[in-house]
Amino acid sequence: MLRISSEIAAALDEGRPVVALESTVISHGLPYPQNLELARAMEDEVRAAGAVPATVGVCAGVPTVGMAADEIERFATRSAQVRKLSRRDVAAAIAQAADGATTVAATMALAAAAGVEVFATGGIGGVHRGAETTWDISADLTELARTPVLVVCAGAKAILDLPATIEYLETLGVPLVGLGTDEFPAFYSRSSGLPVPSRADTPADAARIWAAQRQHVAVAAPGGLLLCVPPPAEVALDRAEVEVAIGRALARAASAGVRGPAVTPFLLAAMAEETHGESIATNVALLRQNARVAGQVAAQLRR
Ligand code: PSU
Ligand code: MN
Repeated sequence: MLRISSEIAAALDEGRPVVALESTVISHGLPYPQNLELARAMEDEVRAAGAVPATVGVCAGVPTVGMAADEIERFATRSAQVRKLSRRDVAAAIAQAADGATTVAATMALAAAAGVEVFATGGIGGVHRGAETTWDISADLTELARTPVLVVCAGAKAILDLPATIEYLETLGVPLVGLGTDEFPAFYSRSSGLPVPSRADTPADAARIWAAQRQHVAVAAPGGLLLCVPPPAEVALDRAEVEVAIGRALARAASAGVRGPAVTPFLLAAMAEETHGESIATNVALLRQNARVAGQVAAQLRR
């Protein structure tokens, strides 16, 4: 049983474009009140691009595609009572009637179940630095390998091991496409120095690659696609400065002994402190941009 809002159900029925949005970034990725403003702004960006937004989460045990305004507000203001749900955690949250914010992995799974194939996030999870000893590799990567959703992002979060994340995506057979770039963006910064295998110059180009993937490649076994958009130039941070802040944030996580699902929220909050809030402004701006691009891609797919 999946709850799909009537607006989204009608759009899907009529073949109009729909874009999924995640809720972990609301409850565990950004502080209040920026998280609530951002959640609303992303929905507005999707609409301005001509698509219908579908914020995904588990609300009091109900897996939901198209959260209501009061649910989004609850996830933003009472984040301590909202679980962070990766794919493995969704079933328990449903059975226990809990509130749960869905990560990229869990959002993809619920979006695909509803028939939504375009999704906007900030930076996906990936291979963590030091994964050779911790084995901390986000389930976002394996979900991209098996669930037919196009994910618009600014690359993987810069706190991760980006070269290893790209290698892992290749192993999983996930198409990696740069929008107007030949480089994998570094989340807070526009450039990582790491090439992407494919480039699209417009949302229409990206939609054509996705259509080809769905029709000819992801046939017997479905899978997703990662469309990477560099953060807006006006708010992008200098890569060398970001690296210094990441070094400090990682050291704080190590001395605090942070493990598992708590790692990413801890590092994002530490980055906000280390950059005196600049990382938040960048994160919000790239999330909004990605929502707009996802709306444009979804609209192109309907042509
Ligand atoms: N993008 C952002 N901020 C976030 C996330 C993405 O700009 O907080 C979230 C997504 O929900 C992503 C999760 O799936 O971080 C990764 O968590 P983990 O590394 O534990 O898989
Ligand atoms: Mn992890």
